[in-house]
Amino acid sequence: MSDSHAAPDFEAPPTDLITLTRHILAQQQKLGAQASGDLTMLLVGIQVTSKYIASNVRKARLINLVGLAGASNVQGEDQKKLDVLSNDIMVNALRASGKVSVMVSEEIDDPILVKGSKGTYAIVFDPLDGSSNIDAGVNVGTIFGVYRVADHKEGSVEDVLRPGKEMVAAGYTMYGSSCNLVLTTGQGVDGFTLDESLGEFILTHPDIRIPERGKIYSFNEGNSLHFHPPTLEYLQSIKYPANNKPYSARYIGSMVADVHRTLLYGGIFGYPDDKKSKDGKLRMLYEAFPMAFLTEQAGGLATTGTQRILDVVPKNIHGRCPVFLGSKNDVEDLQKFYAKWESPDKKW
Ligand code: AHM
Ligand code: MG
Repeated sequence: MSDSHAAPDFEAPPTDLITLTRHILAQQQKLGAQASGDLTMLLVGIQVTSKYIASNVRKARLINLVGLAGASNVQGEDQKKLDVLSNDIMVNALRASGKVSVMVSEEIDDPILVKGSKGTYAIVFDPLDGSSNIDAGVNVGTIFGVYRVADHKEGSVEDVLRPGKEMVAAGYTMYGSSCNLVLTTGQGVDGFTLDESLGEFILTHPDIRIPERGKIYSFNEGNSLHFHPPTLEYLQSIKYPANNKPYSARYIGSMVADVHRTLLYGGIFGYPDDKKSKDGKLRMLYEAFPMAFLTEQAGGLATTGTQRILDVVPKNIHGRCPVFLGSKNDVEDLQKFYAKWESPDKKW
């Protein structure tokens, strides 16, 4: 008997769902014998933590998880209860995976060296980015990047003080009106949406490509007073263009949400360095690098204004760098203003 039937004459739900696990396994198979399956296990671990964090974010108001935890992190920022909880969820799950020897979290001052681990990966993450939005129910997210480390000695901080171009995987999970996990393992970018009834991330955005040019800019212009001339002149050029078609402003203040929209709609997201913040605000290892990796894999560009972000070598685990990323043409336009102002002593 044949296993195929005539097409149903009713609106049938899809019968061949591509789950995140199936997708990761398929990518592993493409690599053949050289793939040990360890990265697969690690990514499956991240997917479980994402579901658990998503569930807590969604219920936060109901289960007394809004507000401050009463502590601050290494950047001197007050930690929210959900920051602390998300961090603990990730650290515990990743440690238990046995696949990592080093972890760096935005919420923890020092790198976590997993004693006795044979894990061949180092992972850097911001467990819950966009904390200032948490208590208003606005989108927040988890950002992560993964490095492969040598087979293996004990883990050390040197395993993560490496440029972003050496990452082997990166992604984010956005906790919003839907929960989306967006991932690259260096073979393009794919987006998954959590189907809560199934408890599975389903492939909904295969092979995300950023439009070559967008119509949206996403900067915190409240900081304009402090911006340097190249940033100001670039913003002026898209707000008062010769063709009378200015860009629209969209700024959520959650990097995950602002980058997610930029990947899907195009345009430019920026968090510049300025007169007050020498290196900008965003953290290199677990905010700038993963987002730059995703952006490039989707066909866009990511720069500090003067340098490709993925080429920057971090000096310490919580270091910062300016970030401009998005559509290729838009980022190139911005770079022209930086090139114009470039001078050895940066006079501005
Ligand atoms: P956080 O890690 O403390 O949440 O800060 C990072 C966030 C990013 O999500 C966002 O792009 C940026 O900070 C917003 O900063 P600002 O409020 O200065 O515009
Ligand atoms: Mg953050």
